[in-house]
Amino acid sequence: MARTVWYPGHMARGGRKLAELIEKLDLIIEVRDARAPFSTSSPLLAKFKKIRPVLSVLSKSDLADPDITKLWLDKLENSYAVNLKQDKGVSKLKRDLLARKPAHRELRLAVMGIPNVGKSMLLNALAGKAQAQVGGIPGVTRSVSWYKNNGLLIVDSPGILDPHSEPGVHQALSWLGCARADILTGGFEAAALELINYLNSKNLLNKVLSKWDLDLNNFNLNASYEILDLIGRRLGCLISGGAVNTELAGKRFLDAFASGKLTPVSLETP
Ligand SMILES: Nc1nc2c(ncn2[C@@H]2O[C@H](COP(=O)(O)OP(=O)(O)OP(=O)(O)O)[C@@H](O)[C@H]2O)c(=O)[nH]1
Ligand SMILES: [Mg+2]
Repeated sequence: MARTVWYPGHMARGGRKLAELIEKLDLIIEVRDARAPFSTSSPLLAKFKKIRPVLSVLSKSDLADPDITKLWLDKLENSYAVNLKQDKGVSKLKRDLLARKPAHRELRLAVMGIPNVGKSMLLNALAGKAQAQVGGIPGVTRSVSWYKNNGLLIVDSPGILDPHSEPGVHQALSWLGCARADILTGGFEAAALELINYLNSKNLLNKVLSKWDLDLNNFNLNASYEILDLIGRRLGCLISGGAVNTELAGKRFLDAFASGKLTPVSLETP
């Protein structure tokens, strides 16, 4: 059946659990991807921010344009940029959290956000040890769990998407690894073609692909299928007879883009 959203049962369950425990928390950390802080904001926060204070963490700042991340930090209240791969930006966040800790008990907080933005990795950085499971595919954390260390009692939660998103929204989130392109209509190929079109419309395609040393001079950059075919040849995604397996090429291109193996770019400005 054609699907335009990815919303497995653990997302609905996780949302209900978080709603049940929200009153027990002192504050919420919302993690968003620094490359697209608008599109990667959590659908739960509209309701929860009326109940508890929210700090916004822009994760994966190493994969975003630093000048654009600065603009986002100016725009978003109580916001922090972190690069968890190199442990940058976490100590300031930790200091600010501990300044809010009640004298007689731990500070209680929950890390929330859409899938694969780095919630569990941030929790581990704050708690000071690897406690929560981290992984490069969306949907690694499937339940709500508490972790305690360093004066913090932190809830890790599953990445939760909006089940009522317009068609195309989850596909665009798959570019950043936040949704599963493979279970959406058109699969990896369709998502990769849309990403190529989008990057081209923002004049970012040449920049993003520069590491792969592709000769794009003779290509019409609007012909996204030809570009995907070229990427597939460069990556050796061939089937018998020498044709390109465009589904595999799409997957490899999306994986490389999402995980920052290509040139870092920001997709959204404030
Ligand atoms: N380059 C880079 N990668 C990061 C950063 N933070 C997290 N990652 C990577 O992002 C991926 C997802 O991290 P997780 O912490 O599992 O993300 P999550 O939000 O808990 O994901 P779910 O549990 O699936 O919702 C992993 O491959 C991490 O290594 C960062 O600051 N920079
Ligand atoms: Mg997780």
